[in-house]
Amino acid sequence: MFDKILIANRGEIALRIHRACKEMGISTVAVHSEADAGAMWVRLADESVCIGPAPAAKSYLNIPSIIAAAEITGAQAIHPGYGFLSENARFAEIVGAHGFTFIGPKPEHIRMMGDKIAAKQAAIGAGIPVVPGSDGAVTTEDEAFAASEKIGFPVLIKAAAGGGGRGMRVAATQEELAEAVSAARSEAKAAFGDDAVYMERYLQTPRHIELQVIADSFGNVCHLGERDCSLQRRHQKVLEEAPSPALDAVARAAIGDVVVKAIQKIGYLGVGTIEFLWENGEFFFIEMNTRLQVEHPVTEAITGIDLVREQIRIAAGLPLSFKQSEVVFEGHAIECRINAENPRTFTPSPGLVTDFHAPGGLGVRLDSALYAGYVIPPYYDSLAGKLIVHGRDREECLARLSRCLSEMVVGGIETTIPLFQDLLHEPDILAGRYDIHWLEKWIKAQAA
Ligand code: MV4
Repeated sequence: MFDKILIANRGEIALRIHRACKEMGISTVAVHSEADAGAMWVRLADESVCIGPAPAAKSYLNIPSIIAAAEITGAQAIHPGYGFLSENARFAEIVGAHGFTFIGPKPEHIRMMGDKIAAKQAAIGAGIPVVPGSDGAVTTEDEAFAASEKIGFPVLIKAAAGGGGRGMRVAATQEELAEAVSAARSEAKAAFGDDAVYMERYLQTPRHIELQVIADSFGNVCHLGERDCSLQRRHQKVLEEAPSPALDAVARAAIGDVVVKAIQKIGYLGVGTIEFLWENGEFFFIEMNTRLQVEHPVTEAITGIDLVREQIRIAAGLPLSFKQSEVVFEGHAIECRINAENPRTFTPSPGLVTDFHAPGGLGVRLDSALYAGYVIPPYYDSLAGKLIVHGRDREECLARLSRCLSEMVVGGIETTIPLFQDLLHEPDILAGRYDIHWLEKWIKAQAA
């Protein structure tokens, strides 16, 4: 096992990784930008290194600085967290080439899943059901037309280098197709420097359901159930829950079986998330994420498995500490992303946190690096904390969530806490009746 790990991230996830390390007897190296010198995860870490100025491009994305920090401190492994360098295959290779262990999947799998066309082809090859679509990239008008004949309208044009919703275009009819393809291509070129696009049948009212998988270097693969992440705004998840209100045990076991076999087949290593759209009782693969996700605590809550601890064990060449037959899904969990934003306009609200009080009690977890006196810098995303509540069933979980939201105090800045309080009065939310468009429609209706 490693005795020192460098955490190449910031905020709540840096703290989350630090906590797993300490419980495993591993010392930690925090890296931070000039804007984050006084942050909680830096103070708690055994050592810290300033890796550059506030803008992420000069610090949290600065590969030479991060490698130098690992060399100077004698860390043996680097945990990338989520975002920043976590899905950068080149970074994973550089970490390895310098004699450090990258705590994450193999570079080849990061690269494969980063190319959405290659990812989809790998999924097909491994037996995962996908959205019906073009056979790979679409370049010409004729190819787009031929694909649409097979797919039917509406179609969605997606960037191969995209993901997370950037560079997508819907064509409702044949007449709109050529223009939509060329617009998607130029958008993709501008955003990613790559104009490759592909086509899919546009699913109009799906849910976003993702499966957590985990694989060690001995060929053991487990699935840890799903998370329903349908409540999103502008491709940013707002609330996630497990199990999905839409799935039953039979559907869960069936898709679990399929993904475990697929992950075995591609020889994947580490934690991963397979994203599906779920419509009319069917799963359709869209993408795979090769990182620890923001919403991983929802899975931890219902399984009792520490995913970061497992990641570190896998990277150190140890086996998973459980078998599929020992994975038991217990109760219901919901995560609310508490953002430093106006709860109605979603305008970022960085600045001094004057008061901070964390909710507590049975089944309550708050992952946050905030404290009273902390100044949220304006340079990074607005996630200020994640409130994760667990109950014996969904009803208990919702009641506990409501109680926690009224207990929680974050003074001095605006947060999305009132948004969640409002959502908990909505019959559709209470009934688990929502798709990927529900939240945006609700926000629009509230504003009117
Ligand atoms: C889709 C889709 C409908 N049909 N693909 C958006 C983000 C990217 N990961 C995939 N996305 C979508 N792909 C087909 N064939 C609708 C979306 C989509 C979406 C998906 C998940 C959660 C929220 C969403 C909001 C808008 C569109």
